Amino acid sequence: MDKDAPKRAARRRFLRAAGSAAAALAGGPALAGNLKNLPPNVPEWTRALGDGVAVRPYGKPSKHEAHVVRRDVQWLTASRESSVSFTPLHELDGIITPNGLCFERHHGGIAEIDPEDYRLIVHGLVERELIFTLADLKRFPRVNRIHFLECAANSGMEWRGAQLNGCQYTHGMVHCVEYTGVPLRVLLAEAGVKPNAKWLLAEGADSAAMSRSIPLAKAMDDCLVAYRMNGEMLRPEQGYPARLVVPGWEGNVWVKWLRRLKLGDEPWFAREETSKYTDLMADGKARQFTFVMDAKSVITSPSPQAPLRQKGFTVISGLAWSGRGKITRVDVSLDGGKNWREAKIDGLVLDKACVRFYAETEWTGGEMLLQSRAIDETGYVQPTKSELRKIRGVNSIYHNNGIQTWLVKPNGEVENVEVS
Ligand SMILES: Nc1nc2c(c(=O)[nH]1)N[C@H]1C(S)=C(S)[C@@H](COP(=O)(O)O)O[C@H]1N2
Ligand SMILES: [Mo]
Repeated sequence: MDKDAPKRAARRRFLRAAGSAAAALAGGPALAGNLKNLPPNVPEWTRALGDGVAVRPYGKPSKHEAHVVRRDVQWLTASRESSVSFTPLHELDGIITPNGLCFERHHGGIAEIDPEDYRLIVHGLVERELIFTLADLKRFPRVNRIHFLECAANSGMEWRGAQLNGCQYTHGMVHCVEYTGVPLRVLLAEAGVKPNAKWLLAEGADSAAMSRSIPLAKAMDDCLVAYRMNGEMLRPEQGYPARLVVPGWEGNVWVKWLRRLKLGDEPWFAREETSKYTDLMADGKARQFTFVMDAKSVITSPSPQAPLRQKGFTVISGLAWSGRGKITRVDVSLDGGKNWREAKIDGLVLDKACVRFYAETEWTGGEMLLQSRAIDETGYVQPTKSELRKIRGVNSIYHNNGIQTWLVKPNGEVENVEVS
């Protein structure tokens, strides 16, 4: 075969495909790339032996996926120890966040805990004060639960208008993983909760000693003390070796590096439930203990970091979640909320977990104003940003679950905008 053969072959294939539905999908990519590696040639990677097993004792993604990483916004916080990195939602699919890509939020850096020295104390209004080792925790009956965790500050920068150009930054303070751990009620039963106990204080072992008060009813309902995520032990940044899982509630109460559970008859009014994690309303009053994360959704692709590259058949994809239960429906609009169509949810639909939705369209190269809205099993419908502002004003930081709009331009670029 002469050296131009592959090029000509590729061109012939492209011409044959042109006009058919496959043209837009196959035409572009078939012509791109290093021609000597394209069929019908035998590519480089077939001509030599590959690496053997265990060359990578702990596997990593392909080097070609090196751009799929957490990112931070430099100006957002003054120091890295009290800061946040964002999940690259635009690069992911399905509902499970890979452990290494889960956003991180900490207030005093990552505590490095030797599991041999790890202890969890349960005290206060209990029959018996108890101290558990990690080995003790692992001996209790355990459960597996898939839940989303969303920081109350997710989308917090967007209250006054469209700000950050990318769903990683506007919505990336959310992740969804499978936790393995002990139901909190099992540990509390071991200690014996006194009848007058109404609240639980959870405290972390990090330098911030993050502390939050949690109503006992929630603690007895569906909370876990988790030590695994997606099968393996928690990552240090996610609270190794144990953290609290508080399904559907704001991320701040999911105390990492959990060291202390104290039972009491009233809340403790810790820093993170007084000066922070309260919602300043338009009239200057602040709401407190707004634990539940209301239904929310976002189109992850296309989005500003994932522009449209080709006209024709296009899959619009996104995530939806609700702290009040299961997502029952997701609608997608291509025209800024004038018309809605029901999206397809594919994969697991679980209580207080992310769902993955898809909406398919023929993109002709016209402008689109993409929106998604989530509806949960309580009948709650994700509000528009203006509906939300009518109640909340613009002084808030936390709990912004308003509908996101992406403007898709004729050249396929996508921008964070607002429609009135
Ligand atoms: N001990 C401790 N727990 C903590 C925090 C912290 O700073 N210290 N940050 C909280 C906040 S604000 C959030 S949003 C979640 C983030 O969890 P992640 O880092 O696993 O994403 O952890 C919570 N638990
Ligand atoms: Mo948070």
